[in-house]
Amino acid sequence: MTDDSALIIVDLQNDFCPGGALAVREGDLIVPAANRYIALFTAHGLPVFASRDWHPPVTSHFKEFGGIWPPHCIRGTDGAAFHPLLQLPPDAVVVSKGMGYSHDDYSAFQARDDDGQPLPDLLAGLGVKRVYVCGLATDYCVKETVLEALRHGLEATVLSDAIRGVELAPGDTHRALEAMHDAGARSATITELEQ
Ligand code: VGL
Repeated sequence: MTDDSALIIVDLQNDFCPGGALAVREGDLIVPAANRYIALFTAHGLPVFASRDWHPPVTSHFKEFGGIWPPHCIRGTDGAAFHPLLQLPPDAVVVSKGMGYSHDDYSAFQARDDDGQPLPDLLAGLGVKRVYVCGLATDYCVKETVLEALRHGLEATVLSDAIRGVELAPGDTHRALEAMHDAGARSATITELEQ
């Protein structure tokens, strides 16, 4: 990690964890690792961003209205809240996405803070050149976040011990990791970064 690094925690929300509306298997098991990344970045004075799906009740993202997903992460509900054991620091920047009727917004780069500032602008404003990405789900929002980071010219590292996939089709997680690596992303684990 360097001075121009930032951590992005993607969609670590109740609905993506076991018991939630769109549960990712073992989604909750990444919370301790995410907390270690948060502690590490905070100790280095580096920015921490947390994205969240923040859907309206009616959206073409949901099956009922033409999409492929059950209703999940409806803004303001418990399902849309971050996992209760996620230890976000007070100065973490929360960015929300999927807020429009026809917005899938898998990538955190489509998300905005409470003032409406898009994540790419927030990163640029802080001089961030490298992003480290963990969260849910590997084969959707993590993948799209990493690919969009690379398209923005940033260096992107997938934190492989703090991600889990939805696996709509078996093998999706593996293919997502391949796609990220093929596009130029690196992988790292907490032990590698803590060294
Ligand atoms: C996600 C499926 C539907 C994700 C969001 O956060 O990866 N997956 N909406």
